[in-house]
Amino acid sequence: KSTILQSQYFREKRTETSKKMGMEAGLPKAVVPVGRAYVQVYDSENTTTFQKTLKRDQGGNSSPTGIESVDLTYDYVSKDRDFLKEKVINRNSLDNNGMDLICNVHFGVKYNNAFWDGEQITLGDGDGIIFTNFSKSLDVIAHELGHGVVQFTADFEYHGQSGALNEHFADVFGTVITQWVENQTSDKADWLIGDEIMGPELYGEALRSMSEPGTAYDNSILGKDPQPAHMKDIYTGTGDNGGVHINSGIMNKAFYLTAIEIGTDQAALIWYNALQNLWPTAIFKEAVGEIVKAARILAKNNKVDKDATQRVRTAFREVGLF
Ligand code: ASN
Ligand code: ZN
Repeated sequence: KSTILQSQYFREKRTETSKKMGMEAGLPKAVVPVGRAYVQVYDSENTTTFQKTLKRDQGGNSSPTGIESVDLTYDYVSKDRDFLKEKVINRNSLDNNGMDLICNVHFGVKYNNAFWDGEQITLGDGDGIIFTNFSKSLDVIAHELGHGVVQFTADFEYHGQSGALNEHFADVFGTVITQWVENQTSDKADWLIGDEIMGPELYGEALRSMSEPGTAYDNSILGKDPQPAHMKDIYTGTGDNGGVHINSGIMNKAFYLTAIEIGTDQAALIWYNALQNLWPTAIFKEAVGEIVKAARILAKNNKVDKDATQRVRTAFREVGLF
């Protein structure tokens, strides 16, 4: 049932990109000059061509186009870039080196997905039955851009527990940026990913719930939300690359539990510091170790509350990870 989240284009483009960047051969990534962190939105015009027609370009024609998908995506990606740069984590675009933020909208025909492929984000229109236009969802866009940040930091391998960490951190960026843009505190936020794109046939409130993993939907099209919220229920099958979109629920719940105690900004700062110290094959326990360590250092330097370390430990204990 998770086939909806798996995309042929995503897999092909990702392989192509990693080959191009020499990632598969284990070559060092090229050093690029500091960029402008400009947003560029291309229209695939319902083909599967990437960077087909440039519709809105911060370095050139930057005015609104009147095309809803283009303008929404431009606004959301700009806000994402501003958050990374100005709030909490002070990061200069996805690579911390000012790379431009390239987006493709109206990808394919009734394409039911959105993805980061190693160098850009791509959004479908949805089929209007299961999903509506992916450009309408800030948390989905921030999730996809979050995969970009992950790639330039821990670069988690996209399978098993490391893959679930990749998905987890992407969801953290999704919710944190949405909460900032919508001016919500952790107790007021909905903690949902993809609530804006659920089609009329899809009974359920979102793709994922970070506060109550496993409860986002239950219907005849997608089945029941498969996310566990505790290690005792961890998925060990081979579907979904070994449960990358499934087991992320466990880590998501721990982030939520931390954020409702110390606030989303402090939780985000801790997680982001840990992300920079993590590595491609890391598993949950190792991520927990780095997150607890980051909390301790930040608390010592008065960047987060004194009791933050304890709060983090308690959160991980509640999901069976500490
Ligand atoms: N929308 C999905 C994601 O960002 C695409 C995929 O299958 N990886 O996780
Ligand atoms: Zn993802």
